Amino acid sequence: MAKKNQTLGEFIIENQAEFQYSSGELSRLINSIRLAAKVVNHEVNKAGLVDIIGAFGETNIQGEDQQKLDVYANEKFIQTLTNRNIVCGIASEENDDFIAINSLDEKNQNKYIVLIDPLDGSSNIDVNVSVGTIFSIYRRITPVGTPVTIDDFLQKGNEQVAAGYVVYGTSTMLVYSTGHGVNGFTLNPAIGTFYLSHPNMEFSETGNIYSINEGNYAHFPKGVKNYIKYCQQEEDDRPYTSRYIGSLVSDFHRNLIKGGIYIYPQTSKAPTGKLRLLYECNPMAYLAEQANGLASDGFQRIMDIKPTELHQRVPIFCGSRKMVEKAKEFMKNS
Ligand code: AHM
Ligand code: MG
Repeated sequence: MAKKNQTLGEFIIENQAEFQYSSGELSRLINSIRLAAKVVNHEVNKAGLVDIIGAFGETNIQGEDQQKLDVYANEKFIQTLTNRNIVCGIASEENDDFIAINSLDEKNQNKYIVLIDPLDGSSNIDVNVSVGTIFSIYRRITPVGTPVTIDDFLQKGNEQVAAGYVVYGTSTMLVYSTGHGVNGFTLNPAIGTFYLSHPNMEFSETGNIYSINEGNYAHFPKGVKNYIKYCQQEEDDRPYTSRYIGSLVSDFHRNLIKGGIYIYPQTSKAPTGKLRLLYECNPMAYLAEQANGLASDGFQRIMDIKPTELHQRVPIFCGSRKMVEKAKEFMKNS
């Protein structure tokens, strides 16, 4: 039972029995994410003060400039999860390949793997716009005690056991689900404690916000163009409001609270979209469904897609149930 003002630590302990496998391992894992989030939050908040912003001079596998804070956040999450001997494998947007963790014991008995986008929307940092961390957790499918393989990471989203994000915004929040609804915790920076501030978060059935980078309009498929026209028509509860931060976590978070749809479709320039299936779309899809919303690639459920590559991209239509269904209708009929 979610109680307002409970600390995240208390909440994790109290709800441990709800986990499908309640050995305490998943609780320890969420606890480590909480710790890493606080460390990264501290650094992100200082970004405007110290000379830490700017390209690091390296390019990641996606061909994008890495910012210093991307590198920092990546290191902190990996270090925290590795040092605490909690997972058997990690994959990150910032690393070409997955990392197999050897435990301090001879054989790694840990069962969980984590996929993360350590600092999503990092191109927004130098203009003081919110960024986030996204995480997705699975149980390994290869035998415990052996090194993890790519198959452990290429599981369908519907196999996730937990997922969540941290939004480093006007306040810092950790929002996550272990399959029993979605709860949001706000950090009190004075004492470094997350408090349950948003119990049982849910998308409203429909909303009035659509979030899409309309600058790409010319490159959108017909179905998306038609859906945008529909959003802008004066009829019933329309026109809807257009809101696009360009930071997935923040756009999703706003729509979750206010009701809306987020779309990053395929374009003629990026035929499979921009966002990555494993550590951006799947965790958001898991949260959306846990929050009574939907997530689709325009035709099928995101979490039913069988991944073939670690850094695979997919189109995403995600948010309030009726809005996603309507957008799918336009995709189908175009
Ligand atoms: P990143 O992982 O390189 O930061 O890119 C992901 C971000 C999302 O947060 C955001 O929704 C999207 O890219 C914005 O892309 P665009 O600038 O093309 O609209
Ligand atoms: Mg990202």
